[in-house]
Amino acid sequence: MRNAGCLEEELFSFLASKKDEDLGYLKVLSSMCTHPHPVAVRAHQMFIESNLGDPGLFAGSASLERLLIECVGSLFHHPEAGGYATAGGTESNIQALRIAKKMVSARSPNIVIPESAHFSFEKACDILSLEMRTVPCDPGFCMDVEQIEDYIDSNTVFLGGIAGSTEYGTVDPLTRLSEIAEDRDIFFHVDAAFGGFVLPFLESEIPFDFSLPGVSSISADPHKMGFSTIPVGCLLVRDEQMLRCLHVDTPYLTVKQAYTLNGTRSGGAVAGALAVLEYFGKEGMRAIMRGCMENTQRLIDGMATWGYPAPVRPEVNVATFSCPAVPEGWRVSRTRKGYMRIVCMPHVHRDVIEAFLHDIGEMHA
Ligand code: 0PR
Repeated sequence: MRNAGCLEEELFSFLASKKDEDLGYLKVLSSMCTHPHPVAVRAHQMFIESNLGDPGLFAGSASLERLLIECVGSLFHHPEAGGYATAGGTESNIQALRIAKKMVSARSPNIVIPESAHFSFEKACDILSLEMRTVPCDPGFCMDVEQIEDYIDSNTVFLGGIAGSTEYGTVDPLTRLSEIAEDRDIFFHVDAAFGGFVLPFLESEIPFDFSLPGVSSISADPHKMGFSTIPVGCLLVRDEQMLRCLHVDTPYLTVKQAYTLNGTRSGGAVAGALAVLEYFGKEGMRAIMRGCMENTQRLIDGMATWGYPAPVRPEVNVATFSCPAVPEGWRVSRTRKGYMRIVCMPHVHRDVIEAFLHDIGEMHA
């Protein structure tokens, strides 16, 4: 740290030079985040100093958090769902696992998730000393339920399914998993970190939420397809009581107990997340998702024309291709199996898709 401070202008010119080094989503086809909507930015700025870690000091922000959970709960067919705003999918998954672990006493607890699950589960299992059992996927990159009985036993405390997988945009056979969870009385979590703000707005109705009776909890991230500022995720639980098993005493706060994992939490990001949902309404969100899905389809068709087929038809706006090379200047990512992976986020407009397809075509020239 410098001894004497510096001029504000000097400082901001330094920051601007660093900002220029960021890619800023231009030609970025690999991210699950996007430009926050101006409405989210405005709402975030309004609540910039708000700390939900001490909610009694920020009663208005705390009520916005409750409204956010109520809004997402009703979107997920359960307006009475409990929940809170996390820092994103990783925290939501960790917390769901903590609840599941505390709800049953197992000598050596294990969890059963698809091999396609996000790496946050690996972190969570390490922290919580849980044995992670991954069920192989079928050729459609979804959990192969036929094999699940080989993985579940009396020490299984958690079953996880994905609604919008990180790598392939697929949805696990959640109706079947919900039945299995009910039959075996196992906590069932749906990781809809990405798909949670896509699937409810699509024409094809894919059940993924509390409409499935076996679903215990769901994670869904406004900072992915909800246009909010970073960081904000939502963890929803079927019964608010489930969160209480995470309570710790917080004697010197304005609330005497807390179940969140993080202490200090951004009220700004929560205000932003709710503001976007209110601003667009279901109709606005449907229109946006329709556009993202049309762009995804256009990309899949265009890539097929150039001889790069998609290994699977995604349910959400994540497309993958057998395509080893990448045209210069574009950021794509690779799945663990080596497929090119492109997330058709809202910043990936139709002209971006056309420009990418053009550059793919040029590689043949
Ligand atoms: N669950 C699923 C299904 C996810 O896709 C992700 C993140 C998580 C949980 C964890 O969420 P948080 O990152 O909010 O904790 N999926 C992307 C990934 O890690 C996130 C991402 C976002 C990656 C932007 C890159 C990027 O530029 O692959």
